[in-house]
Amino acid sequence: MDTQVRVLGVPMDLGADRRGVDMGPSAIRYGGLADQLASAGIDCIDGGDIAVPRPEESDPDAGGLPSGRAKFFRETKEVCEDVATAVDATLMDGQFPLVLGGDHSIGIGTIVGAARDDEELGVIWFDAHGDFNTPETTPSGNIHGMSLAAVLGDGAFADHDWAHTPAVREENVVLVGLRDVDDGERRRLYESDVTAFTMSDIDTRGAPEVVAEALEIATDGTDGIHVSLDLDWLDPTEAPGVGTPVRGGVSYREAHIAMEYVAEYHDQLRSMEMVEVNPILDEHNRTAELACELVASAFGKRVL
Ligand code: B3U
Ligand code: MN
Ligand code: MN
Repeated sequence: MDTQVRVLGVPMDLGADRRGVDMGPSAIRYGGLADQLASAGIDCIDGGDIAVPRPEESDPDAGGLPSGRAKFFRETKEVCEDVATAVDATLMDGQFPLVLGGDHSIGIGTIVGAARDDEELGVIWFDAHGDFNTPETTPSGNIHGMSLAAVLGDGAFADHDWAHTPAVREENVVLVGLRDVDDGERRRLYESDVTAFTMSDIDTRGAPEVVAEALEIATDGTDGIHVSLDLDWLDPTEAPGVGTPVRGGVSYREAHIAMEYVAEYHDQLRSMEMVEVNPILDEHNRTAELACELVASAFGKRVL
């Protein structure tokens, strides 16, 4: 890829219960992101961090939604609007936006920004979770468990133009690696045209085949794709430093081959984000370092 990468940090933890993912952008930079990108032959510049209010500054239930619960809705909306503006500006400058979280609620901002010019955008969401709750179905009120539903304009989010991205069609959205899905999410996933590959699919078909199909679905008729990688997609033995670890995730090797397949689609890749790294729960920053390695694989780093 010839394009220069612009790194955008979003130290966001308003969308999750466990505090610490706000330090994710710093840990990923410290984990060697620029060097890993350089080893893939990619030039990068750092666009700094987007300002995020501290949870202590505000009331999580100050409101703003017609129904259901979404903690820090107003603040999350403001941050995501800033993320969208920064991602859009990066693309306008001919650079590639690489967004570092932060919790997964920032995916709303990244996708809104990447889809802002109304070109069709496919999305691959690598995650243990569906992030497909709405303010009506959420068990936690945490927006990081609702971000994919939000960009599809579901539930109470439908009334909020900021989240809904008509340029993203359910038919081009793929979840990969699911193993922790709430009842409400399961129902809604069945009703939607989103494709969901569980860990059982990866067990039976293998990561390469599943990811190849995910890429075909996301690129089918679209102008580009966004890759959103929640580090809890990996097994906690490989990625212990995440907000909500779930046993039975993909291995180190499976994660790398998946990103190498993503690299094959570099002409279509428009934006990428790495989220949910929690340095407080990490072991010697190895989850952040792994995030950097996976970015390098996604950008075409090869052994030979
Ligand atoms: N599905 C649960 C838990 C969760 C979602 N995403 C993460 N955790 N990281 C929820 O709160 O919506
Ligand atoms: Mn997630
Ligand atoms: Mn997750």
